[in-house]
Amino acid sequence: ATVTRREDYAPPPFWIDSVDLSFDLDPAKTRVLNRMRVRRNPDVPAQPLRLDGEELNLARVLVNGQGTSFKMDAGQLVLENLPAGSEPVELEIFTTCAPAKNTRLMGLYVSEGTFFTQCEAEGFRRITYFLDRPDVMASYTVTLRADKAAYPVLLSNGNLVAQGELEDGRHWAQWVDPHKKPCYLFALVAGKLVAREQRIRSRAGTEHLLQVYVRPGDLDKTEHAMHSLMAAIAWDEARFGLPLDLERFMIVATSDFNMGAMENKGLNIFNTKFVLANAATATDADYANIESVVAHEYFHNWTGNRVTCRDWFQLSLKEGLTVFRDQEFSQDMAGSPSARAVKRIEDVRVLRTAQFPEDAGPMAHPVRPDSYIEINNFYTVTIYEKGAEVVRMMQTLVGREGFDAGMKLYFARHDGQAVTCEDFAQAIADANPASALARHLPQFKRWYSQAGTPRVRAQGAWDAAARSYTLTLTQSCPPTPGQPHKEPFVIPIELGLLDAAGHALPLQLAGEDAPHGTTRTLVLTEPSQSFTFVDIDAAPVPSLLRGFSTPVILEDEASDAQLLTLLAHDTDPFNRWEAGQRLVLRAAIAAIATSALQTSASGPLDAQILPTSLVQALREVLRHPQLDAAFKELVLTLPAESYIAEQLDEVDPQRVHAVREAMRLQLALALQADWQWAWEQHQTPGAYRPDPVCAGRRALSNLALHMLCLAAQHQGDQVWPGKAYQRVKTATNMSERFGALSALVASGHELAAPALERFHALFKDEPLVIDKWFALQASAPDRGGQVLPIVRRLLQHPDFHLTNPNRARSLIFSYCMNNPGAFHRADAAGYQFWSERVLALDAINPQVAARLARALDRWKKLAEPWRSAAREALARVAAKSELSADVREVVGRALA
Ligand code: B3K
Ligand code: ZN
Repeated sequence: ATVTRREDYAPPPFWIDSVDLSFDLDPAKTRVLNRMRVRRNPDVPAQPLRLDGEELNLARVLVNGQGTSFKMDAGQLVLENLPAGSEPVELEIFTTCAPAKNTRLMGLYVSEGTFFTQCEAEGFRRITYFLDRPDVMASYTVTLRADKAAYPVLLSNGNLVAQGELEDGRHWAQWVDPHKKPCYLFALVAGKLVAREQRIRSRAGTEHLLQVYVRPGDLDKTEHAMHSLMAAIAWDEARFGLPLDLERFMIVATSDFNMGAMENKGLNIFNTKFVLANAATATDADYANIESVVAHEYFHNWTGNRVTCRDWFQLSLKEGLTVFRDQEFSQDMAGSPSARAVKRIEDVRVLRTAQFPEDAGPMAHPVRPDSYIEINNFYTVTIYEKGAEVVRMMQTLVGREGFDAGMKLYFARHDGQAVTCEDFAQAIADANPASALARHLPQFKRWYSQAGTPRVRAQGAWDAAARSYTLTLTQSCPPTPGQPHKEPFVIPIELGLLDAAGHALPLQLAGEDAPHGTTRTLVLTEPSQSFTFVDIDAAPVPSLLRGFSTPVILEDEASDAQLLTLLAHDTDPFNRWEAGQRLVLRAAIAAIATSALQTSASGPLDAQILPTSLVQALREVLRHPQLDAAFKELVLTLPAESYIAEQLDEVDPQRVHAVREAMRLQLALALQADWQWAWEQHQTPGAYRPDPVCAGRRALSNLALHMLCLAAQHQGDQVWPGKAYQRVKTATNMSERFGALSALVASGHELAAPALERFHALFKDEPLVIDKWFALQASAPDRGGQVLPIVRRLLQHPDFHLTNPNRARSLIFSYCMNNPGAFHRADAAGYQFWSERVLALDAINPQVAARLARALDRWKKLAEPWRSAAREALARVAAKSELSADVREVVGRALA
C-alpha cells in the first residue's frame, strides 16, 4: 500500500480551467465524454500529465481533436507528449463505467433505481480521468441524457440552462455551475424524485429557490429539513454575513449512502436518515440531528466550497470549522442559556467517548495528519470534533467579535482558493493582533500538529494569612504513534471559585486593582504555571475548565464534598453536570477494582455502589424546581461503559458492564418514587413539537419509564411494563413509542418480544424505523449471552441487507461498537462475528468495512482472555490477502 505524506505536497503540474462533461446514463454501462481545457502550471517544471482513474473503461483520448499516444501507469492515464508552452490544450476523454455494479458507493452508483454520485475524497476518478485533487478548481458544464420514464429528474451542480427531448423516449438537461470548484464537489442525480420547494429572499434582496428532493411517498417527511435549511441560511447571513451565492440550492436524499451527507456545490446529497422526519417516524434526536446536518452541509458552501482545502491533510480546515459553525448554530437555535448548555454537554460527551479513545489508540493522528494510506480512514472524530474544539479555542482567545473579524479577513484573503489550516489560524490571529492567540500563534498551532489528549493537573493552595488562593496548572501529553515527545500546548482554562456554601467569588489576580467578574479564562502556555487569586477568605471550591474550554483531561484533587457542592450550586451548567459524572465515575471505578460482580441471566445485581450522599444529590437534581428536564436527564444518565473503560488501565469489559448495570438498578430502586413523579410531571400531551423544551421533557420521562420498568422487573411487578407496552401500541410520536419500546427491551421484560413484533409490523415500510428496530435489539443489555444469537438470527431476517450501509450499521455496528457488554464475550464469539463481518463487508464496501474494523482499536487495554482473543481476531483479518487498503490500514495500525 502506498503512503501519502503531507511533506510531499507539490502544486499541480497542470491546471484544468474548464470541464464539459456529458453523460449517457445507463445502469449497466454509462458513457462519459469529458472535454477539458488544460494548461501547464508555469510555476512548476514541465512534466507529463498524469490523470487519476479507477475502474474505468477507456475508449478514446484526443488532444486538440487529434488522436494521441498515451500510457497507463498504476491506474493513471499518462500523456507525455502534450505541446510545450502555456497555451491551453483541449483534451477529450471518452470512458464508460458500470454504476449498477458499484457497491462501494463511491463515484457514480445506483440506489433504488436512481443515479447518485459521491466524489469526496477521491471518487471523481471513478467517473472520468482527472486531476483528482482539491487544489485543481475548474468551471463545470454538465449534460445529462437518460430514459425519460425511468429518470424524469436530471440534476447537477449550479443552474439548469437548457433541456429537451431525444428520440427513443430519452431526454436531456444541461447544467452550468457559475462557481469554480474542485472535482470532489461535483454531483449528479437522475431518477424518479419529487421535491418540496420554497422560494426565499435574502437580506440583500436576492431570490433563491430551495428544493428538497425525495422519493415519491416521502414528501410528507421533508418539512423539517426545509425549515432547517432556511434557518441555516438566515443564521449564516446574520452571524457571519455569509449569503447564499446560488440561485438554486438543492438537497437530495438517498437511502444508500456511506456517511451522513455531502456538500456538493448547490446539490447536497444526503443520507435519508438526515432528511426524512415526521412525528410518527422520527425521534427528537433525529429532528435535532437533521437540523444540525442540514446546517453543516449548508455552511460548507462557504467553509469548504468557496474556500477549500489545498490537500486532504488540511481536511480539518473545512470540517473542524464547519462542525464548530454547526454547533454554534444549534446552540443559537436552542435558545435559552440552559438549552445551549445541554447542547454543549452533548457535544462534549461525543468528544470524550469517541475522540479521546481515538487519540489514545492506534489510529491517533493530529488534527492535521502527516500521512495516510487511505484518506477515507481520516474522516474521523479527531478531524471533525477535535478540529471544532481547536476553532472554539481560537474564539475563546480572541473573543466572539474578534473571531467574526477573523472570519471576515479569512474570506477577504482566501475566497476562491485552496488553502491550509495555517492560513486559517493566521487570518484569525492577524485580525486580532493584541490577542493571546496572536501572541502565542506558533505554539497554538501545535494543536494541529501534535496528536494525543493533553492532561492538565490542577493543585490549589489557600493561604489563610495572605487570604490568597494559588492554583498551579501543569500540563503533559502522552506519546502517540510516531510522536514520542510533545511540546506544551496553549490551554485556555475558564474557571470560577465558589465558597463552601456554593456562592461565586469575585476573581482578582495578584497585581490587579479590582476583581474581574466571577468567571474568567486563564491561558496556560508553560509546562507549569501558578495563578494567585487575592481576597479569598476561606478555602474555595474551584470550578475548572468551565464549558469544557479546552479538549483536555483535567486531573484535580476535588474531594467528594467539593464535587457535591459543584453538583448542587455551580452556575456553570457544564461543570455542574461534570461534577455528577465524576462522582458516579469514582464510585464505579472503586467498585470495579474491588468487587467481582457479574451480571447473570436473571439481570443485574442489587448492590449499593453509589454512596447515599450521591443518590440524595441526584434526587435533588431530579426534583429541582428550576432546572430544565433536558439537563436533568443528562445528569441522571450514567457515563457510558466505553467511557468508564477509558478511565481504567486494564479493562475487564464484563465487570464494567456488571457495575454499570448494578448502578442503574440502584438508581432505579432508590429513586423509584422520584421516577414516578418525574414520569407523571413530564408528559407532553397535544400535538408533537420537536423543540428543546418538549424534547427535554420526553427525554426525562423516557428515562423515568426505563428506570420504572427496570425496578418493576426486579420486583416482579407488572404495572410499569404494562404501561410501557400500552404506550408502544398507542403512542402518537416516535420519541414516546421508541422510548417505551427501549424501556421494555432494556429491562428484559417478557413483553419486549410482542412489543418488538408489533413495532415491526407497524413500520415495515419505513426503512429508517426498521433500522431503529435492528439497532435496539443489537444494543440490548446482555444477560447470559443472549444478544449474539439474536444478532446472528437477525442477519438472516428478510429485511437485513448487508449492501445497505444504514442497515449494516444498525445491526452489525450497534452490536460490535455500541454494546461492549455483549460484544466482549469471554468465549471470543463476539470477535469471531466481528472478523467475519469485516471481511464480508470489505468485499462489498471497503469504506464501511474499515469503520467496523475500528471496533477493536482499544484491544491493548483489555484484560485476558479478551486481549489475546482480540489480537487473534485482528490477525485473522490481517492475514487475508485480498483485503482493501482501507481495512488493511486500520488493522495494520491496530497490530503495530
Ligand atoms: N464532506 C463530507 C464527508 C465526505 C466523506 C468522504 N469519505 C460530509 C461532511 O463532512 O459534511
Ligand atoms: Zn463536513
